[in-house]
Amino acid sequence: MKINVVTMFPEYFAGPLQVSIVGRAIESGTLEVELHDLREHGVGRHRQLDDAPFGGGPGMVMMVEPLAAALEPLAHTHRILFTPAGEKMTQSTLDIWSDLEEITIVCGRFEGVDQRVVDNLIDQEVSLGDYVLAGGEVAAAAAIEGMARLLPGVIGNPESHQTESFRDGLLEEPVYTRPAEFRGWSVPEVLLSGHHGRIEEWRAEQRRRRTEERRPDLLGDGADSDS
Ligand code: JCQ
Repeated sequence: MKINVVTMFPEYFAGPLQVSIVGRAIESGTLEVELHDLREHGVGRHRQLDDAPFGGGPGMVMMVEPLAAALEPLAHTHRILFTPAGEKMTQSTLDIWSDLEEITIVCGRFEGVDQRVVDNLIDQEVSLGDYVLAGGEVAAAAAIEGMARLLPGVIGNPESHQTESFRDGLLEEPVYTRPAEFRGWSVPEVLLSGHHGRIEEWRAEQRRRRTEERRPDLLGDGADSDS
């Protein structure tokens, strides 16, 4: 798949696009990421990207002209804006996006984006969570990584997708590896028992308890759950 990223800070992505799963997905040609520098479409001699809000108030607003210029050639793609005011990005959001041929992620900044951009050039407003970042770049990097690992052939073991967080809509159980004892901190006896029935029973119980305690919202009618 191809992911376009529209950003004031393309240099932010140098690290995230090189490393680990995303780095390998790009290396192998499974994933293509094209960075679009918004500054190239800045207005006037100062290549301005933001301006004061009509009606007054604090902060600055991302201007319509640069975003329109950047997004018009990308009208054939699914265009996403990261903003704290969006719907929350979940595993099912990433599942859907990772099946698309080409998407575009716009990294918002300042107090927001001129609403005419949103109304006419954006298909979906999405949030990483209920907190405010300085810009959408961190959210874009998270989305890229979340999609990359779902692309065919990117993760060696195709079963490992399912065998992890959000299987059955529950949190994962705790895991351990050698040594069986370290500084007196021991591994739960049942995991060393070789008794596969009891081990799976223990794991199921741990998933249930963890979810109840940390994420009771995942246990309800599914209305608020993420997978
Ligand atoms: C994304 N959760 C938080 C900050 C305004 C489009 O307008 C704005 C975008 C940002 C950057 O994104 C976030 C964010 N998900 O802060 C302010």
